[in-house]
Amino acid sequence: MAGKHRDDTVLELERTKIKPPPMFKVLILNDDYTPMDFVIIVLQKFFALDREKATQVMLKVHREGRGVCGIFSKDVAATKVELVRSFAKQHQHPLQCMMEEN
Ligand code: TYC
Repeated sequence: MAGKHRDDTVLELERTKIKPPPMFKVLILNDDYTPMDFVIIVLQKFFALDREKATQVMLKVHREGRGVCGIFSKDVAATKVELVRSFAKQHQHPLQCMMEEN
């Protein structure tokens, strides 16, 4: 059949093209009640930021309303969001955490 080989080659290339996995930003939102020190602890504990970097991220969120804690695969991002929400709830702070595709 005319053109069969060319079509198969195109299909094969499409099929074998490997896309990178979608990545997700984990964000925290500002509020008026969560203590700054608690936010810094969260960023150190769940996102492995050192105290200086955690302070920078916390202040950015405080001033601008939201900020990125890190970028992860979907499962890891979802787990971090749950861990932060649970930790904030346990300490009775209204800190909000969410994920969004990068
Ligand atoms: N705005 C809070 C305060 O003044 C501090 C804060 C920063 C809260 C970042 C949440 O994600 C946040 N105590």
